Amino acid sequence: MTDRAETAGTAYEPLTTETLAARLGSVGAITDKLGGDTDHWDVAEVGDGNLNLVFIVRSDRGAVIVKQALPYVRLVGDAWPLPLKRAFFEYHALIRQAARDPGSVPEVYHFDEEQALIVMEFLSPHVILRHKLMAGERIEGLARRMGEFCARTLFRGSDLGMDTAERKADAALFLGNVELCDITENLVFSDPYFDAEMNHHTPGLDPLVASLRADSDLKIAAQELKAAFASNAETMLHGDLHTGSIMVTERETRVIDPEFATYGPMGFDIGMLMANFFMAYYAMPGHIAEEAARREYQEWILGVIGEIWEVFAAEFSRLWRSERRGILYQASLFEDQGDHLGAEQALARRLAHIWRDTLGFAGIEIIRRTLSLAHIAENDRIEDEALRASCEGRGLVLARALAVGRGEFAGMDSVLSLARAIEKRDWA
Ligand code: SR1
Ligand code: MG
Repeated sequence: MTDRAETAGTAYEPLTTETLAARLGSVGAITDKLGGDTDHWDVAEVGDGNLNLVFIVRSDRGAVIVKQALPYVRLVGDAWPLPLKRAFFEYHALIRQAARDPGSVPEVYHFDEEQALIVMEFLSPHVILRHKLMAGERIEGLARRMGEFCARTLFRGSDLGMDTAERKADAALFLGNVELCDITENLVFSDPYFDAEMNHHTPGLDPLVASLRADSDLKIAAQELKAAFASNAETMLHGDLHTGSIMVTERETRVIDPEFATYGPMGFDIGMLMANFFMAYYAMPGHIAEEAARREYQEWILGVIGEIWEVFAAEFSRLWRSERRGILYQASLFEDQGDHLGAEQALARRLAHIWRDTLGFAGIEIIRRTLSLAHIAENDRIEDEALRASCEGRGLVLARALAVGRGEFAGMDSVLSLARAIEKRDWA
């Protein structure tokens, strides 16, 4: 990997399929992968996310991904300017995630801060997880890898794993990701609860939306969770860990797109991830028509949710016992005094805290993906509006219960039982 800036020194300019080869043809980190015969590079723009340009560049020697930030939100257009420096945060997050959970993210080959571009490994034949979920396909090892990824990145980026100087430097760096935090603070935690300009929802949900907006307990829960997101700089988060930020094959799972990385509470990433599986679970009537097959696949999704938490807790516990060398819960206070029970009690309390936050953030994420600006393909692709409303309505009912009741769920079994019970009724 290199962050040599061979392309730097020229003012920022968005790449196009026509200009990319000429502009990047002298970058050693790219020609190492593709060769220098730029006349034979094949360039395609494939970005389908909300923010950036994404190119696949192929030659007969190989392929790379070139991701470049645009100075505005792609989903909305240049009426919503957005700083280019999000590429800087994505680059710094990617190299930390690669160190903390090797093999979990694409390898970075080149970073150019001025051009806001990252050249990275082309994952192939990986596809975005959402598409696999909509096709009803199972991914071997998905839950295990995501549970490990969350535990390793969240533990190792925190005061549990880092010394004070390194931890404070990283917190200061990532807390500079102001504009993307601002997006999350508004879109996720506030916009769904009033008539915000960019909100939209399926018309059949009107009565449910009105009741959620009048629900003081829910609005208070959303603001308490927003306070945790904004103020509890506990660890380096991916910051946008949904099923569109995961690429998979039948057997391999990789995490992409950490441009929303910031320091925040551990439960945020896990909660957002679980929420996206719950939404996929409820969206299945729009994707798998045959009932027995649908039920089986829905149970597989619930199994994934359960296993993510189980693996997360086990891996977090392993790291607690073997790598707790940061500034918190020092061994000198516990194990070194023979107080192993105290260390285990402290671990149980940390996990209980993360569990409660996780459920709360899961609820909040479901609500925002249904009522705010950026929805999910699993629901958007259901053309029958009444069916879409009933899928989304079930998600909203679960979401409210998780957010408001986040302190009352004893374990995953009770969460999954509630999800199943809600699935049996039409709430729209
Ligand atoms: C304006 S950006 C909307 C959403 O897209 C990203 O993927 C994040 O989830 C953000 O909230
Ligand atoms: Mg993204």
